[in-house]
Amino acid sequence: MQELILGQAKEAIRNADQDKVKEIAEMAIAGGIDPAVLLEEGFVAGITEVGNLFEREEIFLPELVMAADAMKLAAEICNKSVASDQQTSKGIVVLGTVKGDIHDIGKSIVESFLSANGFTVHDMGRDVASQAFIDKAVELNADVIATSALLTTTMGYQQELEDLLKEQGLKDKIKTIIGGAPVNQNWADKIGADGYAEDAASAAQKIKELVA
Ligand code: B1M
Repeated sequence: MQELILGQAKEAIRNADQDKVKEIAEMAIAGGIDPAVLLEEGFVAGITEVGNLFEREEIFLPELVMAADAMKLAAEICNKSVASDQQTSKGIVVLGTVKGDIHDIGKSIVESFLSANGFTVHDMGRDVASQAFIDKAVELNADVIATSALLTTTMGYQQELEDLLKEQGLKDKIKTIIGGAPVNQNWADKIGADGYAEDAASAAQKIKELVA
């Protein structure tokens, strides 16, 4: 049954069908499917497939945009249902998508997992300048700056952030974690980021380790 619903979730994103997304998400969550599983194995699998079709020029930007809107709705519904553990703040995280990059669906999922895991998250949105992350982190006395980059042309801003933190003598005071589709542990090691996470659940785990 779960497999069937996950398949339907995937298809609803491929078809950019927002009504279906809402219907499936609400029905699945009410029926006891873990919203994190529904998101990753259903809806995210769908948008990943859409991205592949776009890359192969089998669909074009308008279809990508429509599928992205359906994906945003799916993420909003699932995020609201991610189980929460919020007695006391486990740390302050400044989060956002780097400069020049407007992809924010994954970042918003990370936000919801971090909040659900007890972190106080300041979400700066998307297309955020490196210095703006630092200014906000200093203002809030944040423990971690967490950045998402989805484009090979914008992941360089994660390096810029590291360079600025070093120049400003803040590298030891504020930890950094990076994520996003083109990013990996090698990139994190190369630029000197304190952590890398492949998905939202491991971002929460990694940040727990960083602030421990
Ligand atoms: Co764009 N796009 N897009 N896009 N888009 C990609 C990234 C692309 C790979 C598609 C492709 O060609 N296959 C390609 C990039 C190629 C490259 O860089 N080499 C691409 C392109 C080219 C573009 C444009 C340039 C297209 C154009 O205009 N010609 C343009 C760029 C705009 C810009 O940013 N300046 C563009 C625009 C868009 C839309 C606006 C239409 C839309 C974004 C809507 C939005 O976000 N509000 C969009 C989408 C939807 C995609 C794909 C299809 C899906 C991205 C997504 O939301 N995935 C994407 C293809 C792909 O990634 N397979 C693609 C679902 C999301 C849950 O996953 O964001 O990876 P993701 O997040 C995951 C993990 O990565 C991780 O956890 C999340 C949850 O598990 N994670 C972190 C993310 N951030 C993290 C941070 C962490 C830790 C983990 O710690 C801090």
